[in-house]
Amino acid sequence: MTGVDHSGWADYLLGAVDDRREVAAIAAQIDGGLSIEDGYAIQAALLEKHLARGDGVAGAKLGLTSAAKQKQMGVSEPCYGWVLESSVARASGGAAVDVAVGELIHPRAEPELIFVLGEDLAGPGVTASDVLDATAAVVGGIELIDSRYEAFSFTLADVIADNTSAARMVVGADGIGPRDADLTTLGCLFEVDGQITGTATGAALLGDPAACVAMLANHLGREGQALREGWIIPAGAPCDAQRLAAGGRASARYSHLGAVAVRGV
Ligand code: OOG
Ligand code: MG
Repeated sequence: MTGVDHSGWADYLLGAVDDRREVAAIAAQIDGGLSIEDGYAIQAALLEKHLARGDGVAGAKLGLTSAAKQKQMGVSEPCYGWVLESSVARASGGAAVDVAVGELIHPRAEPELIFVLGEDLAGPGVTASDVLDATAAVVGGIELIDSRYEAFSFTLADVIADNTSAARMVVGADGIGPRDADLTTLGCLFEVDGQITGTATGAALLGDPAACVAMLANHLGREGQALREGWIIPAGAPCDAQRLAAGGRASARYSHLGAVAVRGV
């Protein structure tokens, strides 16, 4: 690893969150750019700072696991990040969950298939079938991503440093057992402000959402870390993220999982 100041860049990103302002991407400011390893080291330093402020870990997430998202963001590989306790909102019934968009910089909404773990899951060697065995429920959700970078533009290492743009995670109320439906054919219809902006099935997530979660468990396993019982694991958006403004509404309707909606306030 190079002489990149991981803690300093984590402070830089935390400052952007606190001040609700976009900042220049990091890689372009470093001679030779930013490596993926340095990106994860900045992400780890950022997590430590959130925990030191009293936040907790509610789960871990995947990003850029669909062709739609990779194309939208111009990045061709998946990434992994953390779901903070303070970011999670739980939907009750079918009511839309209010999200205070003024607390964010330039939020975008995207649908998420979320695995709720009933057991720890530690890589290496975790398979999609192991993921289903360790899963208590699969629920639908909507993530509000909010890149801290100018114009929502970044390299893979930048978005990793920025905890994969994580900002808010709305978790649906109606779960199913992991083998109650074929997750690869489970459908999602995403609507923003009354317009259908995307449709997809679970297979949009690298062929199988459970395989995505296995990749995440194996990634953490390489760092000596594990996914924990009770954590929520969003597998990544199967279709494009859309700007959510105050007064705007996004809804994700899933087969088997019901609907989840958010309202920008
Ligand atoms: C990166 C975050 C990606 C997903 O589901 O693909 C992500 C971004 O698009 O800003 O959470
Ligand atoms: Mg996401």
